[in-house]
Amino acid sequence: MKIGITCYPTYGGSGAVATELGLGLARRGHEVHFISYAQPFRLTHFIDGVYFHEVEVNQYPLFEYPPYSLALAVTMHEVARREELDLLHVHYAIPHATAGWIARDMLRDGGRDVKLVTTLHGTDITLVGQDPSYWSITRFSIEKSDRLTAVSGWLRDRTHRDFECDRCAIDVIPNFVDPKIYDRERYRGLHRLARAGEKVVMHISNFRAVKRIPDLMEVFAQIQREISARLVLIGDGPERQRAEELAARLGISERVVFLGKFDSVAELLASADLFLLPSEQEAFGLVALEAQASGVPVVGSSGTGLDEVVEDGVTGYLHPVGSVDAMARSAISVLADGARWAEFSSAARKRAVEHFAADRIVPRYESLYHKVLGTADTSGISAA
Ligand code: GMT
Repeated sequence: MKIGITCYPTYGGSGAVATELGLGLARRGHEVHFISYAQPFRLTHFIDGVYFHEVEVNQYPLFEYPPYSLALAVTMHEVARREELDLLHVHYAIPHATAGWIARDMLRDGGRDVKLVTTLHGTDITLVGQDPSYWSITRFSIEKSDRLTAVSGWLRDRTHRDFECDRCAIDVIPNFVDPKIYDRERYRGLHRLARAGEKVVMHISNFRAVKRIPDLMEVFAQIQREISARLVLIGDGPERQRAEELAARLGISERVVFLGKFDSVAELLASADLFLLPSEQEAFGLVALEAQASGVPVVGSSGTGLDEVVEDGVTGYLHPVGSVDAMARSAISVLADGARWAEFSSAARKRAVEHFAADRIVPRYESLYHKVLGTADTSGISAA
């Protein structure tokens, strides 16, 4: 198959998943064309069968807001026509599903039937998509897709509810991880992020309000009163400065380390003892899965997509959004008991490998492509 993939190329789970999917598909013999405004951050070197097409946006002085979505649609159309793509797979609905719909209809107008698959990732539905300036076009574009997938059942249900979209058939295909890359043993002893005897509590995100950074700091403040620990923060974003101010106000600045952004976090996760993700909402929580694959128990918010990733009481603990005291108590109970931590750590790894390994999930997309194209399924699994 020849597949065009469009995603956000910068740091973020949707871009990471889209890129790993493209690489996985290429390894399975497909030709993959990434189409975006920059090279996806996980596409670091040349790989056979993988191509990147940059969207050029004209900066004409009349444009206070250069129309990226149109330029993207034009590039998708052009690449699909020239490279004879079978299918366009866009990740994150806004504006990719809309650009994909335009490109597909332009192609159809020219006599080529290319299919459009849209994967919903999270705030494209729950936050940005709910903004009145985007709601109707998002609903229209997802309805126009030939096939929709969501990264969790939680997100599928939110899409049905928030877009009053009963006609939308959505396949749930969870995010995935490569257990060979996210492997504690592989990086053992490589980094020491804390002093001897200190536990490493880690958080990785884009530091937006939805991550509830104040809750994170409060949970850690309670942990470090009971246990010698260090909070390692990875990533950057609008709430980072607030995090620093909160650390100072809570008197824990000396126990908090900001490492900034990294392309790959596998070797850092391997040094963590606990991962905290107290988000307001989380469609899936890819980073929680990466933590679990690395043998790191997770404490986070229930009533979100994390319910499908973390097995409560087995691979970590989940509590309702904002339950700072309960999250802290759970974190302390795992960190303080070596035998319990070891059980959680191996259960976390086992869950990631058994349910979310790339080898299991990538063929589900492949099977879905065959379904939408009406071609013989060579994925080796029953259709998603
Ligand atoms: O929706 C976002 O906030 C951005 C997006 C991203 O690009 O990182 O995150 C979403 O997609 C990830 C990959 O599928 C999920 O793991 C995240 O849970 C999801 N974020 C939210 O729902 C807040």
